[in-house]
Amino acid sequence: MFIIAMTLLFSVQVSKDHPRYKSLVIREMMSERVREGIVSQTGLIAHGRGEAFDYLLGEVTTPPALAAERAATACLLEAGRPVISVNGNTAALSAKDIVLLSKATGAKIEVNLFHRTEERADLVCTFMEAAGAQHVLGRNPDALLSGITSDRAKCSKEGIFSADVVLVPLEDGDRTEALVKAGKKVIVVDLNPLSRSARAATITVVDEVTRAIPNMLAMVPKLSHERERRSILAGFDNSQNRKASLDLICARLRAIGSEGKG
Ligand code: PTJ
Repeated sequence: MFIIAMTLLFSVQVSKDHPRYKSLVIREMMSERVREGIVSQTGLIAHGRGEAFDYLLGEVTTPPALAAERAATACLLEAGRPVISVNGNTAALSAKDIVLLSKATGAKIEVNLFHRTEERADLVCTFMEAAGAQHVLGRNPDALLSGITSDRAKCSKEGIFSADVVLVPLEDGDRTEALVKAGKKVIVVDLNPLSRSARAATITVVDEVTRAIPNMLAMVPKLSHERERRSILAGFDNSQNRKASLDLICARLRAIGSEGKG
């Protein structure tokens, strides 16, 4: 029975003792979300790029990532009108954790898609609601963010348009730049420390989204004092932190490159 269920769920069997079991299961899940229309086809390519960078980072939350997550959590808690922006990949990978983080920080959830159709926007909103989200924005955008030509400009007046802090997990850079230009603080979760989003963001979390969001959630109760939050934010240097992630990747590449030499 179990085997039949797994065969229906996944197009291939994934053996638990496979060294890349977790990655294979997530790939199968992402393919399934593509079939359902939650993830776009190019979302799979974005996921593969993320996997490559995660490999270079050792598939762990690094110390700089943890420091960025702390600053990001403090920033969300300090915000007056925080919003978490959700695309297809983020919904597929982290819907439940995003809902928990939204509840813990008072951030609204807004679905914002690059490959936007009304049907897909509704599908992703419904997916977030099934994960426990209430009052998901994004079905009826009534404002435009200037500086971007794609459908990602479409947003809600009561959400992204009027937000002071926007958390943007894994997407390309033009919207991050536009959001920063619009005067918002932008927290980006992106495994590629060289991406345009990573470089344009106010706070760049170089970590895998399924690790980053639970880490941030666990930090919320520890950041209940305003003074503590403000001192974390005052002491956080984003370009130095991003450079620390890059240095880690370079050091790991050198270490891997010298394995087996001599
Ligand atoms: O759902 P839609 O229509 O809005 O489309 C969303 C995608 C993801 C297709 C779109 O935003 C896109 O094309 O993104 P990019 O330009 O490929 O950028 C995605 C970035 O996220 C890359 O720098 C990846 O390294 C990074 N990334 C991918 N998967 C993860 C990730 N970062 C953190 N965690 C991940 N799981």
